[in-house]
Amino acid sequence: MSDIVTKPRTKTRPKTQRPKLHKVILVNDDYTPREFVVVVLKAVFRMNADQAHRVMITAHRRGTCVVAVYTKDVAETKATEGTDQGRRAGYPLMFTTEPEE
Ligand code: TYC
Repeated sequence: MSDIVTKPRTKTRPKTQRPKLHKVILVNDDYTPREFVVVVLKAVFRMNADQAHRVMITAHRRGTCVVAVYTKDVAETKATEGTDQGRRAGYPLMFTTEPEE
């Protein structure tokens, strides 16, 4: 039998602080054309056609759809950019953000 004794670690390891993530949420409306929503999702959120169509149709059917999660700043910038693209084209398209639990 070996007589090697190991001391338990006493150094504390501080927990790494991770920034809280924020969801970008697409909100349905009755006026923005489906194709336009898909174009905005592809441009702002770098989605492919299939992903963008799925997110658009989920918001269309259920009222809202989580598009993606980012740090607070990025989420807010992307939500504003998507909402602005709708406004510039004369549509009430809206993206909102909310912190993840
Ligand atoms: N409901 C819109 C229509 O029927 C399409 C649409 C989908 C608009 C999702 C916004 O977030 C949205 N033309």
